[in-house]
Amino acid sequence: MCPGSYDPVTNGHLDIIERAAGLFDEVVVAVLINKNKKSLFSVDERLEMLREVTAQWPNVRIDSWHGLLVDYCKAHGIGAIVKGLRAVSDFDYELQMAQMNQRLSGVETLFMSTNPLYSFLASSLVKEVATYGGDVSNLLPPKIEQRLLERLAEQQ
Ligand code: COD
Repeated sequence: MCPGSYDPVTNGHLDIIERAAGLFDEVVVAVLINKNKKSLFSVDERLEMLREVTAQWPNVRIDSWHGLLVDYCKAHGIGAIVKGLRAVSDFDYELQMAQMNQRLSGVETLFMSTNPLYSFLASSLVKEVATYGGDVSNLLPPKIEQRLLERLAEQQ
């Protein structure tokens, strides 16, 4: 399970998904709700974008869930959550969630170190840079960049 907000999916996410797909027989990429974040794209839009950019990996399945991550994992017999770790700043929050998820359900979390090319990359930062006209072309797949620029233009 590679869970996230994916609002929208970035090259940093895709790097983790591709590496997870090389390690596991099947990987579920699930769009979940992070209560601390305000979203730019609807869940359906995020699913559509994820399907488009992961189509080349046959063992990757895309889904969404509105409840607890561990309830989805239990219902689908998933034993491992894979998370990307960028920096120490990610660690505190990710460790807390991993321990809570383990306590709630026994599902383990495995941390994968970020590709140094993407260690600074976060959807929130990409959205901020794009809002002010900065170049985000190397940070997202071209189709996702196009959707992002269109959405930001609609909002102005
Ligand atoms: N390099 C490597 N990894 C990256 C990068 C990068 N550049 N960018 C993002 N990632 C990783 C993140 O570390 C994360 O593991 C994953 O990709 C998704 O990132 P985001 O930002 O899209 O998603 P988050 O962090 O908002 O996702 C949080 C969840 C939605 C997974 C969490 O809130 C959740 O589980 N919600 C469901 C409700 C629940 O169960 N709550 C209780 C939790 S204990």
